[in-house]
Amino acid sequence: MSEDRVAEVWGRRTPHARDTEWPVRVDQHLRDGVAEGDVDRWVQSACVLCSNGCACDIAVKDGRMVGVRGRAGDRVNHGRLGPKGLYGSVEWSDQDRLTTPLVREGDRLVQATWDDAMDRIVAESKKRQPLAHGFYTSGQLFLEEYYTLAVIGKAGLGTPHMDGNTRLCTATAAAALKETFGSDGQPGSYNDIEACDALFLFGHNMAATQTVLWSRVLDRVEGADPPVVVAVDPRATPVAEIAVRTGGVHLAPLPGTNQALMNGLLHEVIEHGWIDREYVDAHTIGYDELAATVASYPPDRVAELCGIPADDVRRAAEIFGTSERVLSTVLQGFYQSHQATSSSCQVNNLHLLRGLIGKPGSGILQMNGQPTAENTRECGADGDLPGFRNWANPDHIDELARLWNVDPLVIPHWAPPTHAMQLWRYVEQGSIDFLWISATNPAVSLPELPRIRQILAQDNLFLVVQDGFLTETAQYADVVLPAALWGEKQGTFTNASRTVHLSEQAVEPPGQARSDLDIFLDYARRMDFRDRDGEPLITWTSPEAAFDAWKECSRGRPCDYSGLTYERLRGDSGIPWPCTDDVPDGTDRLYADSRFPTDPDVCEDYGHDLLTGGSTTPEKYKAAAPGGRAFLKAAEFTEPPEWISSAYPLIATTGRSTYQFHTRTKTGRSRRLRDAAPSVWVEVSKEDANELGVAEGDKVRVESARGSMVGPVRIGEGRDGVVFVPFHYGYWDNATGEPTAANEFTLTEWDPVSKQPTFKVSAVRVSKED
Ligand SMILES: Nc1nc2c(c(=O)[nH]1)N[C@H]1C(S)=C(S)[C@@H](COP(=O)(O)OP(=O)(O)OC[C@H]3O[C@@H](n4cnc5c(=O)[nH]c(N)nc54)[C@H](O)[C@@H]3O)O[C@H]1N2
Ligand SMILES: Nc1nc2c(c(=O)[nH]1)N[C@H]1C(S)=C(S)[C@@H](COP(=O)(O)OP(=O)(O)OC[C@H]3O[C@@H](n4cnc5c(=O)[nH]c(N)nc54)[C@H](O)[C@@H]3O)O[C@H]1N2
Ligand code: SF4
Ligand SMILES: [Mo]
Repeated sequence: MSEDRVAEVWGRRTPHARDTEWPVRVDQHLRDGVAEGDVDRWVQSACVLCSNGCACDIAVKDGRMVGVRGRAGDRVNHGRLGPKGLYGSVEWSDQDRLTTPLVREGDRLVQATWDDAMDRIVAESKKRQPLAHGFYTSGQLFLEEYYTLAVIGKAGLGTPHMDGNTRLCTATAAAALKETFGSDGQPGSYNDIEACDALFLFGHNMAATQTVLWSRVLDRVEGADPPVVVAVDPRATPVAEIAVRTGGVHLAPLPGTNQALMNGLLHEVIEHGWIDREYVDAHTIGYDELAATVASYPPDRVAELCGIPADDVRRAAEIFGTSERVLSTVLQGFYQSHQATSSSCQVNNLHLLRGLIGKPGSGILQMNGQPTAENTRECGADGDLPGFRNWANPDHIDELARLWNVDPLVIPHWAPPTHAMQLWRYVEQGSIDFLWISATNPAVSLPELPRIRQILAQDNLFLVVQDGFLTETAQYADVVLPAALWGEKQGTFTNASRTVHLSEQAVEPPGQARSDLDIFLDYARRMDFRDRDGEPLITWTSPEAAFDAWKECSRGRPCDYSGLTYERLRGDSGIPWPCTDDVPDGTDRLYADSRFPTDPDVCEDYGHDLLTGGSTTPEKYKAAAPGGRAFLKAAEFTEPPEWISSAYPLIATTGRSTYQFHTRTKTGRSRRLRDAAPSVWVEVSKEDANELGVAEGDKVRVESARGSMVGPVRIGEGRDGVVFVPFHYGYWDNATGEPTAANEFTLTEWDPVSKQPTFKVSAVRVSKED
C-alpha cells in the first residue's frame, strides 16, 4: 500500500449510493524494511486504538509484529485501517517496554521477581479491610480480563470501589442509554450509515477520532443520494466542513450549552408537529413533561444562550424533523460536560419523538471512545454489575450470587458502586490506601493534575501500576507490573456497535511480561479467594475458559454472548451481540420491535433526576409502569460550573488530534505519527489571536484557577472566545521543562448522573510568554 495515510487520513474514496454495500478496500502497512514476502504469518485481531474496532491481521516475522492489514470480510471496516491503526499498531511493541516487575526501594524503583512483587501486593492487601481497596482500570483490557477483575472485586474482596477510566470516556453513553431505554446497549448499527438520509454528529469529531468510520461517511457523501450532515461542535472540524458541503448545518454552540441547543431542537420538532404521535403514545412515557420543558426554548432564546444564529437552529431541526431516516452519533463534546447525560438523552428523545429507531438508516450511536470500553461496562469492571444487572434489584444480586456460588451479602450492593471521581477522593482522604491501576495513565488523563500528583505521591498510599511502559503514573508506584499488550495475549473485545472480535496472540510478550488475565488470576490464587463450598472462587485459567464463564453470566441479559465461541469468532467477520442460539449470527440493531428493557425486573437502573442526579426509588420506578416503553426525560439548561470572568475571560476546551492516541504510549512510539503531531499546541481564533496580540507559533500560557500549561499558538477556524488544547502531551517538555498537559488547567467537576468529568469547559486566561 503506497498511500501516505498521514497526508491522506481517510484514504482513497470508494463512493456508492444509498442502500448499497460499502465497497471493500484493503489497507496494509509493513514496518520499514519489511516486504510482504518476508511475513511468516498473519494473525487475526482487531485494532485497539479506538472504539471502532477495525478488524485486522497482524503480520509476524521472526517472532516480531511487523505490520497490519485490514480484514476485507469484516462488517466493521470492510478492509480499511486509518493512520493510527496502520502506523500505531505495532511499532511500540519492542521499544522501551517493561520486562520485569519493579518494586520501590526508597525513592527508586528496582527490578524484582514476580514472586517478590506479588508477595508485596498480597501482604499489603491482606493487611487491609476490603473497603480500603480501590481498583482503577481501563477501556483497553480484554473482556476476559475485566470479567475476572470484576469477580475478584465483587465476590472475592467485596469492595464497591472499582471503576474504569471509562468514567472519563463513555460513562455518559451508558448513563444516557440506561435513562432512556432501561439498559446500556448500543441501539444503532454502523450499517445505518449506508441507509441514512441525514447524519447528526453531536460533539463528535469522527473525522479525527474514528477515521475509518468517517471514510464510510465520506463514501456516502460522495456517492448518489448523499446524506445531509449536521455537525454540533464549537470548532470548525472536518466534520463541520462536510456539514456545510452537504447542505447541512454547522452548529457551533458555546462549550457547555448543549442542553439549551437540544431543548431548542426539540422545541422546533414539537412545534412543527414533526413527530410520530402513534409511536410516542405506544412506546414512550414522559411526553407531556418533555413538551412542557422545551416549550420555553424557542430558537431566539437558544441562539442567545448558545451564541449561534437562530436560523441555524431552525434549519437543523427541520433536517431532523423532515428527513426520512436519521442517524445520530454522540461523543465527548456532549459527554464531557456538566449536563452530559441530560443532553445525550435529548438525542434519544429526538429519535423517539419521530419513531426513528431500530430501522435501517435510523439509529442512535451513543458512541464509545476506547476500544474495549464496552466490555468494561458489560463485565462490571466499571463498578456496575456484570451483564448490565441492576445493583438495586435483589433478584439480580441473587442471580450473581448463584452463578459465583457466594453469599449475596458478599457482593457490594448496599449503595451505588463508587465512581472514579469519588474513588480518587477516597484515596485523597486516605480511606482507600491500596490502589491498583491497570491500563490507564491517570497522571496525565485525569482532570486537575496538580491535585492528582499530590494524591499519587501520598506516603500512606500503596500503589500498584500494571502497564506495558513506565508511564508518568508508574513513576509513583510501589509495585510496577509489566503487562503483555495487544498481540502478545489472547482475548476478545467489543466495538461501539456491539461487534465482538477475537484477538489472537501473535508473539511472545517481552521479557517476563504477563497478560493482565494471568496477573489477576495470580493475585486471586495468592489471596485464596473461595466460594461458599470452600472451592476456588475463580475456576478458569485461560482466556477461552474466562470467555465461557462470561457467556454464562451474560445469558438472558441484553448483552447476551451465549451463542458466541472463540471458534465462531475466527470467521470472516466479528459478530454483534446479542448472539444466542436463536440469533446465531448476532443482532445488527436493537429495538427493531420497539420494546425496550425497561421492565422493573429487567432494567439495569431505576434512573435519575437528570438535573440533580438524585436516584429514582424502585417503588417510584415501578409505579411509572414503563412496561417496555422508553423514557422521554427532560431537563432545563443550567450554566456550567465554571464560566468566564474578568480574570479568566476565555473558555478552554480539550480533545484529540488525529495522529495521537491519549497519552501517546503507543502512537508516540511510531515515527510517522510522532512526526505528524510531535508536540502540544494551543488553538485560538483569528479574532482572539488579534486581541491577545499573538501570531501563529508564538508561545502562550493557558492558565486557570488551578494550573497552567504552555504551548505554541495555532490559529484555527473555531469560534471566538474558545481555546482548544489537545490533551495527549503529558507533563513537561523535556527540552524546556515547561508544563504541556491540558489537564493542568481542567477542573474537578462532573455530570450529576454519569459522573463523567467536564473536560470540555474550563475558564482560562491566555497570555504571551517571552
Ligand atoms: N486520533 C484519536 N482518536 C481517538 C482517540 C484519540 O486519543 N486520538 N481516543 C478515542 C477515545 S477514548 C475517545 S473517548 C474518542 C473521543 O472522540 P471525540 O469525542 O470525537 O473527540 P474529542 O476531541 O474529545 O471531542 C470531540 C469534539 O467535541 C468538541 N467540543 C468541545 N466542547 C464542546 C461542547 O461543549 N459542545 C459540543 N457540541 N462539542 C464540544 C471539540 O471541539 C471536539 O472537536 O476518540 C477515540 N478516538
Ligand atoms: N483534558 C482531557 N482529558 C481527558 C480527555 C479529554 O478529552 N480531555 N479524554 C478522557 C478520555 S475519553 C479517556 S479514554 C482518557 C484516556 O486516558 P488514559 O487511559 O490514561 O490514556 P492512555 O494513554 O490510553 O493510557 C492507557 C495505558 O494503558 C496501557 N495499556 C495499553 N494496553 C494495555 C494492556 O493490555 N494492559 C495493560 N496493563 N496496560 C495497557 C498503555 O500503555 C497506557 O499507559 O483520557 C481522558 N482525559
Ligand atoms: S478507526 Fe480506530 S479502530 Fe479503526 S484503524 Fe483507526 S484507530 Fe484503529
Ligand atoms: Mo475515551
